[in-house]
Amino acid sequence: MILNTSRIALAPPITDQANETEWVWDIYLWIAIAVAVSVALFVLFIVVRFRKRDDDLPSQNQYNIRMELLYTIIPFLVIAALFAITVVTVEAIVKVDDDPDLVVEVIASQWQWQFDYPDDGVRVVGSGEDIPELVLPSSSSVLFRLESLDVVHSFWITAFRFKRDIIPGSPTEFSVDMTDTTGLFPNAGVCAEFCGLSHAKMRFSVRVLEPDAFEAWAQQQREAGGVVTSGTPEEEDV
Ligand SMILES: [Cu+2]
Repeated sequence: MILNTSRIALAPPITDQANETEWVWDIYLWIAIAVAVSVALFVLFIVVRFRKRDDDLPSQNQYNIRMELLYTIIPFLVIAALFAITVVTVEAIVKVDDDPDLVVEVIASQWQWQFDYPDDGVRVVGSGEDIPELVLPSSSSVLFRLESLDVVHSFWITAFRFKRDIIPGSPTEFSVDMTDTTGLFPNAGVCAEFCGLSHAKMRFSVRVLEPDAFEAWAQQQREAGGVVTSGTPEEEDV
């Protein structure tokens, strides 16, 4: 990543897919910089080289085939390359893993998130004061199944560099491969689709644990009744 994303309040990428997205972002940024610099230098060169020196008219050429071919073919090649990179990466990112290590069912409603872990018998839901905490194992593949109970919401985890709209009546799913990064990412999850008055409160934190610690957490929650309502206090700023 060229820009230090932590400086613009973005959680670091925590999935392979997020790293791929950042890779594409970097390529676009570098090509944009290269185009901007070469256009600026070229304009500067023209301005200096062909500045008015006397009262004679400059040579009057109607066209320059070689030049015109060049400034048609080069942008076409750049755009074709960007298009190919984008298509290949998007295909890889939206590919659903049929045999994930963990399934998380996400239920969005006005104005709360609920995360069900069907294989572990655990449910996480936010309370009035605390936003929910989505707990995930590092170095694992996770399949998210998303559903909305009322209006259109959008599930966005900044550390995934990915968001997915959740349209009522149209359940959707996506997969991620978690990297080995662990830690608590406060407010890393938000609803990215205006969904009513308290839309801004539809946030959640993401906590990534080592796989063993995740298993221990899931077992502990299951033994305690299986419903987790406490999470990250809204004010907590880590
Ligand atoms: Cu929402």
